[in-house]
Amino acid sequence: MASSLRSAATLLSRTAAAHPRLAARRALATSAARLQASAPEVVVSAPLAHAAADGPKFPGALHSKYTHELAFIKQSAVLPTYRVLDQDGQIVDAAQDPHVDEAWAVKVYKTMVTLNTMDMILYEAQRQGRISFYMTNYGEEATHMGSAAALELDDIIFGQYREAGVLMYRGFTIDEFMNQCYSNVHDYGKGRQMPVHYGSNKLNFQTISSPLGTQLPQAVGAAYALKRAKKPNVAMCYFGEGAASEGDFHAALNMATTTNSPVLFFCRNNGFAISTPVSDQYRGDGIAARGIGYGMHTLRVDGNDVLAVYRATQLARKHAIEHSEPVLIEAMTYRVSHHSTSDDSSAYRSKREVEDWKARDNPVTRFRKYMEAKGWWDQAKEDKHKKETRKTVLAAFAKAEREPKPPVVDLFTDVYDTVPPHLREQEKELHALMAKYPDHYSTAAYAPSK
Ligand SMILES: Cc1ncc(C[n+]2csc(CCOP(=O)(O)OP(=O)(O)O)c2C)c(N)n1
Ligand SMILES: [Mg+2]
Repeated sequence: MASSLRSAATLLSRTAAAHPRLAARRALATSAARLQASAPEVVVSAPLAHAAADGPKFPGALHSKYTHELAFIKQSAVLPTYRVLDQDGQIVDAAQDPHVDEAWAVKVYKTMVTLNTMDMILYEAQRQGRISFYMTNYGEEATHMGSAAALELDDIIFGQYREAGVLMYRGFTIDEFMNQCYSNVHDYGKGRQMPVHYGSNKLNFQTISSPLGTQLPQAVGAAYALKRAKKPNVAMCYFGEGAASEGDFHAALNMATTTNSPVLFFCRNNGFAISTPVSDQYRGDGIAARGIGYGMHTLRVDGNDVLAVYRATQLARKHAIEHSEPVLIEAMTYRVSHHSTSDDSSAYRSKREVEDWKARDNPVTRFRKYMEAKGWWDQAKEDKHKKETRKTVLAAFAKAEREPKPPVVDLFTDVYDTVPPHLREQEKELHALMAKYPDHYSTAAYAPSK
């Protein structure tokens, strides 16, 4: 009996030695026993070494200290909003001046104006029934340009849908925007998506998908892959404050911190999720407080100040890469536009409120004032750029409208490597239906199937 027990013990210790997890568990038990014997001046295991000296040392909250006060804590200090420019386009604190040069500023400003022009024309195109849907970006131009300017082309972008300016800044052409919105034969998505669901392999911009929040865990996965490949890049993940109510948001933030993934979570807090104002969306201190809750480096920035957004994103990117950690940026702004062409915001907010915002704090005007003070911009340049941009957008618009739609057969391809029998069957049925009712299913506007 004794010898069989001995041999079992030998076997166990051999197994433990061979099995690192068992060995680690044994080591932990030994150090716990040591801790009990000689507390409080014990040599503690690695994570405990960082624990609060006078704290209870529970592994679930290592830094907590004892208190004899029984009290709830609802909120710590409200996070401040970082800004560089005031409403008149003046640098508030010279130490915060990013010292951008004229070429940088002109590119940023011109892209803002081009975005406004494209929005105006495509919004009208939808009203005239020429495209099926559209979403404008008015009021959020600085969040797009400031963040895009701080990124590199090898950074992977995951957008929500209201970030057309980011794509434009990276070099997506007006033709490419138009082809997508017109779902024509040149659209990279082959006409299978609603307008504004852009994507670009070349520009490292993942294709937009409608279900809110899905891009957040995907971005963490991409960032984790970047880290494993030892690439000095980040995954940049844009989302609205409304999307932060999705479960995917929470899963993504926790996954990002625990895997130390270099992802930037960039929240555009524009005050609304369609008709739901932020006052009905949450009770905490915006979205930023949630980053802190997940133990993440977090900052809040004035999203209408392009220089502040630029500096904040630069800092976040640097931190994420150097420390291999996620960062959350909450950019505060205001959605001047209706949510989309399917929305009339006057049903849930006053027109006056919108007009007040436009007059009081327009990100484009604010940056223009800064540029004018530098002598980099004036009315003549403004008129010339607006005229040229309008011409370019209208020409691209007319061209895209004339192009054929993608071939009907494209409806059935690209999901599977080889089209499976049930889809072949559906394709046959569709062709039969189209042949039977040619007046209802005209393919005149479609490119022929190859
Ligand atoms: C999972 C899911 N639920 C609901 C919707 C419908 N929906 C589309 S946009 C939107 C509001 C999102 O608001 P926010 O994230 O703040 O972005 P914003 O439109 O303000 O830029 C909603 C509810 C959706 N697309 N997906
Ligand atoms: Mg919103």
